[in-house]
Amino acid sequence: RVYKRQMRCRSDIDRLDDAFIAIVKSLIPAEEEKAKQQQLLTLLEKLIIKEWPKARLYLYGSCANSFGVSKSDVDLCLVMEEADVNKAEVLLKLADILQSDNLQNVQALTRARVPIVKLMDPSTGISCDICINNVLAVVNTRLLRDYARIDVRLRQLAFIVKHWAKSRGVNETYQGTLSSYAYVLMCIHFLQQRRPAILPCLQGMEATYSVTVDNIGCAYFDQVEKLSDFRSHNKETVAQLVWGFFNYWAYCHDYTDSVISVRTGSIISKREKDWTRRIGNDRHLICIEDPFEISHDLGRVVDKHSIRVLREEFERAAEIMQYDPNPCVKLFEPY
Ligand code: 3AT
Ligand code: MG
Repeated sequence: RVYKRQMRCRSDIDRLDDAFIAIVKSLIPAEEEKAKQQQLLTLLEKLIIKEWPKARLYLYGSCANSFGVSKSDVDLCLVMEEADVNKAEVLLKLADILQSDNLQNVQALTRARVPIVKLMDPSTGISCDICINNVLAVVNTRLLRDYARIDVRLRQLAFIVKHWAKSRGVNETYQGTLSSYAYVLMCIHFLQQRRPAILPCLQGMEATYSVTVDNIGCAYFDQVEKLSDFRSHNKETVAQLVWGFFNYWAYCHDYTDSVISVRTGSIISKREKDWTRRIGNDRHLICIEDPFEISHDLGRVVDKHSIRVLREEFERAAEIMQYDPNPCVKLFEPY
């Protein structure tokens, strides 16, 4: 294996940049779509407040973290006053309310790992999942959004990586590959360890935002508009970063010993986390520490078979970025 290789020739990679930026632009949702999501949120809030006057509804996931492509489902979190409500009961009641208001395909999935109600709004065509009291997801959404505000290249890189993962069939947690959330954390980590760094470590800085959720302290520096200095040092283009990202996961990451940690802005060892062996179904074959729930490895869904698939896909992408005459087509070819 070639561990340190040269990027393909400079003029070649610069030419690619416009093509990547065009792909990103084509994926960004139109303002009109954002307005429709807002309209649905307002409708649902109205219905919910009638039944639970003190409850609040939050957008989370890709519609709120700025990494959402157009036509994404809307993720909503209903936050009830008491922390330990009977979620199944609330979801069934909620499903009832939504059904009688003509929302379609309403379904309460009370036994899922994250219990939700699913629905479709016939007037906008938008599908939506509502979960209960999943406040950590609302807070990690906010962290991702704040990272995206620091440097546009994070959003651009993450759009390309998510688009690649969906095209190649490696964005399916139920098949042992990674969630979109995990891919965005991989992008943030990659930009944190770039030299010069493209992103700082917000949790390593003086906290200006701090909440406690489920006994977990979530604190970080959120006044990112004050970080404008950060932008100037690294001038790499999106195409160079896409090349670097796949090269990193194909040939540079140490899968045996390393955990990527956005929380510390660096790599930590599996030993330190006690993630060196299989416990139950958690195999820790690729380790991605959740920034707040630090005992949580987002790579735990990956098994012996899917780690092979993933690594082969990283290598395929790295090879394409290195040698292919038309990487922007080849990279996203359906599997
Ligand atoms: P898509 O555009 O829908 O693919 P997304 O950003 O909505 O991407 P996911 O569907 O993977 O991402 O997850 C929705 C949100 O739920 C994102 C994150 O705030 C939260 N989340 C997802 N998986 C986890 C996890 N394993 N631990 C904690 N939070 C998670
Ligand atoms: Mg989503």
